[in-house]
Amino acid sequence: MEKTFLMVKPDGVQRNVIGEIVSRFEKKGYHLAGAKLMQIPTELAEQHYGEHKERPFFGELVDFITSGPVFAMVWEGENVILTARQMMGATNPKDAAPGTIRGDFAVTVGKNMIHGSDSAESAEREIGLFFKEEELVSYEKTMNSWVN
Ligand code: RTP
Ligand code: MG
Repeated sequence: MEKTFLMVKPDGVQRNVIGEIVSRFEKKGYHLAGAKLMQIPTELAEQHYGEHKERPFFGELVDFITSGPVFAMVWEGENVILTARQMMGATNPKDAAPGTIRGDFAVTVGKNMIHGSDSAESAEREIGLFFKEEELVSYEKTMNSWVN
């Protein structure tokens, strides 16, 4: 089954919306495969956001994502990579539709509440960066037959 890496950023943890965000993906019908609250070391942040290394905001991005705990998650389900991105909304909250996570909870691009993998390759890379194989749990839910 398709998997993605999602992470409530430090602003989301500070603003007490871990539960709200988890709830949206649960209610949608996705399946939680792993989760942990963690403080990201600088080196991991630089690897995770490596594609933005040359961008002017890279330093700020790394400083922000390491500024406090994040809630890292792996979710699985049909089309979860793309659908999670749609549920998150546009990168800049000013362009994010109401009803999306960024549209409902965020104001500024630097503090946009949630990260989500943008492709199958990113998902595989990011899950590998943040989770060991034994931290991902495989289990059945009888309800899955109603959503898949
Ligand atoms: P993310 O990787 O965090 O899920 O966000 P994204 O795919 O929607 O956007 P991406 O282009 O990957 O950018 C990563 C993060 O960098 C910050 N950013 N700041 N100041 C700026 O112009 C700017 N542009 C991007 C955002 O916090 C974005 O989430
Ligand atoms: Mg991105």
